[in-house]
Amino acid sequence: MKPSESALTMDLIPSLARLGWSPFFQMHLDNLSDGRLEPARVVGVRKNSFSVSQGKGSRLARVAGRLNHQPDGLYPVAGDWVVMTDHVISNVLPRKNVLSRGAAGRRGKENAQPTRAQVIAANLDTVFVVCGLDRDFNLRRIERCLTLIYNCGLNPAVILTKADLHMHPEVFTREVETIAFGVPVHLVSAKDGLGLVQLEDYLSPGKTCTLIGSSGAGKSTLVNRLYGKSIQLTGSVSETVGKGTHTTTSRDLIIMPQGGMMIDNPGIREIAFWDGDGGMEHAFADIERLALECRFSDCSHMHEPGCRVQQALIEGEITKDRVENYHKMKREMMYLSDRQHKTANRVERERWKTVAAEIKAMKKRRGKERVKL
Ligand SMILES: Nc1nc2c(ncn2[C@@H]2O[C@H](COP(=O)(O)OP(=O)(O)OP(=O)(O)O)[C@@H](O)[C@H]2O)c(=O)[nH]1
Ligand SMILES: [Mg+2]
Ligand SMILES: [Zn+2]
Repeated sequence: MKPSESALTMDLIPSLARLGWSPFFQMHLDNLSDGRLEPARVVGVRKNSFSVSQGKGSRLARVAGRLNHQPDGLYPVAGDWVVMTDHVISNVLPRKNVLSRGAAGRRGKENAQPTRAQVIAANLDTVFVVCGLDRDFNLRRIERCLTLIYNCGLNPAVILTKADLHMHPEVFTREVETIAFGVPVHLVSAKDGLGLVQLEDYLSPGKTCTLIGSSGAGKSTLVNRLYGKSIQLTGSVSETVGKGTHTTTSRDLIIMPQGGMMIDNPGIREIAFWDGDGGMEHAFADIERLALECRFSDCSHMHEPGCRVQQALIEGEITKDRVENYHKMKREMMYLSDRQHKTANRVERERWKTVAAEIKAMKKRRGKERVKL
């Protein structure tokens, strides 16, 4: 390590560490830089600008034009560690993990198949699924969110908020626990402060959490309550349809007084998957375990004799809605996985076509050279 490099980084390290800087990122920075470049974390993502921080305040930054032309996913998102050259983000450091989902290419097309991955946030320790105990409460949506989080290889926790609306909100906790094995379920109320202390455990210095859920679920209200003052705008839920109207429109990484960080997100309307591989075995561990006892190893759990899943359904061990949701997601995953394989094959074919063309051109050149001799 050059002296200039160590002096610079040593000075910054304590405040960077509070933002989650670790040897993993340091190694990647060292690979890229000669010691003059500084890292910063993306703390705000707006339409045309970013804010970045090194632990003390934040500053505006723009992205080097080159990054616009990178393949999908390498454009900075909230939580990314980036390399700065003055006020320009010149590189995104490799991510430890990302929360991403499938996004449809054309807007407003309901049920359109995802055509690209949308990276929501990067370098996360916990992803909270926030569900309001009003009309927002929906076990199937929680199942879907958990599958998405596992699919991204991340750690989930469920927050059931607006507990103040019920006399016995614990019944919801028990209901969620039947579909979320080993996932912590926290019952909270931003109104009267119930259960907030438990959430502070996730917010130790250097830790990053993010909140996902529908619009109006109560994500920003929770952030404000944990922060101790209103830093995020909050909205109202329509009485008639029981839905929020996208109060939060940008993604901000908030450095919390507890020491950790929280990324508040706009409400998610559709939870589409992008990766066709993994997640179901954790989110539906009960069904996958039962499936091992089916008579046929390739049982579709629809109508085969000796199907243990169907038996569990009849005996009331699992609910019809859960099994239907399982089948629906399984179909989506298979479609994605199939498409990924096709894309991989096509890429491979294209590569060989290029190689073959290069060989042909080389032979032609050699032929011409020989004629000249
Ligand atoms: N009774 C009650 N209402 C709450 C609670 N938390 C949030 N709300 C209300 O729920 C509504 C929506 O809250 P927000 O925090 O803006 O919801 P959000 O999830 O951030 O919504 P988007 O930003 O649109 O995604 C507001 O009217 C809040 O006052 C709670 O604990 N109890
Ligand atoms: Mg919000
Ligand atoms: Zn079966």
